[in-house]
Amino acid sequence: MGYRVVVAGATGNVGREMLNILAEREFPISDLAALASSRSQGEEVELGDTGRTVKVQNIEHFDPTGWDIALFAIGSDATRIHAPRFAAAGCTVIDNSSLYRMEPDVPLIVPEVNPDAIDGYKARNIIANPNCSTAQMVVALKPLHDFATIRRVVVSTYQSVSGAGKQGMDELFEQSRNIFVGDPAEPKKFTKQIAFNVIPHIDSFLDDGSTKEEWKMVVETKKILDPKVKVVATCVRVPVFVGHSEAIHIEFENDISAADAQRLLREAPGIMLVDKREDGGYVTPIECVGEFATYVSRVREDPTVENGIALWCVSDNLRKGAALNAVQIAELLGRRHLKKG
Ligand code: 11C
Repeated sequence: MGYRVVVAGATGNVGREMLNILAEREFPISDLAALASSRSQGEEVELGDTGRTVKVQNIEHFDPTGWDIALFAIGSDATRIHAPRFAAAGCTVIDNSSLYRMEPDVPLIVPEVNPDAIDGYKARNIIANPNCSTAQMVVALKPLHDFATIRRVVVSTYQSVSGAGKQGMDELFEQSRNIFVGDPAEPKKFTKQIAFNVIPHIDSFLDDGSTKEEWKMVVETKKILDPKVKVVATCVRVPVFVGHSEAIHIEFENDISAADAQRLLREAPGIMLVDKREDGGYVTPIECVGEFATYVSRVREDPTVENGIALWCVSDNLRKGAALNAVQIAELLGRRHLKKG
């Protein structure tokens, strides 16, 4: 007994990880459909390394009637066309784009943080998956907020190029090679050279001088964790292929020591605390690739504010930041609302 599951965007970075993670977590699947645009129609994709392959179908011609859950990783424009069609046909959409995240009647879920909010999904039959930089941060903030009540968060991100899709990864690879052999390294996807550089600009600029990526971290954290939490973010692209890192500075209403924070994080779901305070006793993005956990290191008190904690947080942006969180939402949906067998 299992679910009839659709993966839309099955040939992209996130869609492929969705297929891997469905297999790794042994999500009960009776039927699997892999969808993409007409360009990828007919390609074969595999469900992890199970040997179970399916041919990619064109999403334009796919009838979702009778399918239970669709994991969408197709970007906002295609989602706008197809998500309402799937939802109306009775297939619950778990959407990785930013399109529905801030709609009041669409739950925005990180299962370790706000699982109960999923009960509101029936209004639209759509559930939103947060931005990758928000997802890992709120998993780390949740146990600390429950203990000492967060007042304000100042976060600087170090985001890998895979957040910008395969084109972003190709650009880092090609520029690095070109620089090595003395060829020009022209930016294409990114606004400046990304190889051997960092770029303080992700997504479009807003009127107040912040970027949309930074705005997402503010509003999504409020929706998922607590509307009273204030957040200011600086989001930066770095020449790393996979794995987003964040330096997070947190001010609390109540007393909290570094030892309290370490103990809470050690016990928190979804978190792996690696904090040895010695050479190499912390996690870097390379080590988080392919992992489920959100890693926290460098936990310490911030002596410049009352009740302040600073920490370092790293996670695989294609997993907890996208595909893993979507599959966890599907698991939660199955446990609470779409029981089989
Ligand atoms: C990046 N965080 O690293 C972005 C990618 O709203 O889902 C994901 C954008 C989003 O570029």
